[in-house]
Amino acid sequence: MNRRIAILIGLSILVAALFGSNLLESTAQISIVPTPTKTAIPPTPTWTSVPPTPTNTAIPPTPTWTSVPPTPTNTAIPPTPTWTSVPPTPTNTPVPPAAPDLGIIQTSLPDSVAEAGASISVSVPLTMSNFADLDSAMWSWGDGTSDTCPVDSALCAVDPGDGFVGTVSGSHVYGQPGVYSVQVMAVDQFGQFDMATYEFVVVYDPAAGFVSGGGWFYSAPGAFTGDPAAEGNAVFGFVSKYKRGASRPDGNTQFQFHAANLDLHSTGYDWLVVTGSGYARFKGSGTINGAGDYKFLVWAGDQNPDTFRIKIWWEEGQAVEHVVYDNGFDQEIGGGAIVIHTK
Ligand SMILES: [Ca+2]
Repeated sequence: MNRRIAILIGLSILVAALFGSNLLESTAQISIVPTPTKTAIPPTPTWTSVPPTPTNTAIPPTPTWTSVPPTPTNTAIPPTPTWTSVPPTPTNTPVPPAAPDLGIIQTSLPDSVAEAGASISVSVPLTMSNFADLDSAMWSWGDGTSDTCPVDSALCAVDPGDGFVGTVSGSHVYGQPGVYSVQVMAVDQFGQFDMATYEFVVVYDPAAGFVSGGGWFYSAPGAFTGDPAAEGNAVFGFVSKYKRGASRPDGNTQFQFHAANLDLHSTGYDWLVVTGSGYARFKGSGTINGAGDYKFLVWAGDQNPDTFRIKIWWEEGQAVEHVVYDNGFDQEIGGGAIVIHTK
């Protein structure tokens, strides 16, 4: 028995003695059951798990701009251009005056026809500006030769005339029969020029022979201007020959194109040119279906094969041609023959 129990027992005996045995009995029970202790009550939790206030040690450091390029220096800037290439203010260089102006070429030839070996002369009016001088003038004769002014010669001469209008004249001898285009050109001191052309000078040789032909050819659509669709065979017959002492050839030409109701009869010839031994050209006038005044030109080839071309037109004034018929080229004939008669 420990001290505490002994005290209790002593107290109980004292109480019992004062208040009876019942109290003693209850006092005896209390002393048997130990007073429970409250040691099992769980402690009030404390919030020791609160996370600590973070420190800012993870913040990245402020970058330093050590790689910033250095401030450029202006040594690479191109220099300010200077306007040294500005064109100079134009001076009043005189504008060239009007170019030379040539008129219409005139010839000494009746009907533009000359006998081979004869001298022909030509002239053309020339208008010059008051402010320009003629540098040169030149005749091109069409046979591969030319003559240039200024030359104190009948071959090429310039007459200044009165005022600004003068004349360029020239002369030439054609040695061979042919049909030639004559051209003249005038150039002033500034290189300005003008040209004029004369078509054609016809040079014939009465002794060169004559031409005859007869036959037919196929006339294609387009040859007859009055009805371009007309086509079919066309027939021809002709003779052209210089008689002794005559300046114009003699003969006759007929041409018929039935699809166009075209019937040409010659009334006269202007000229005949026989070149070499195989080619002749002659020009004449005639009527169509018995009326009118038409011109015609025939190209006749005595070759292999023979060829024939005829062009028919009428003239309005001196400058305008109205073509009636033209088969257009040296066309092989379909039948017949063309003969150049040479001595
Ligand atoms: Ca022949």
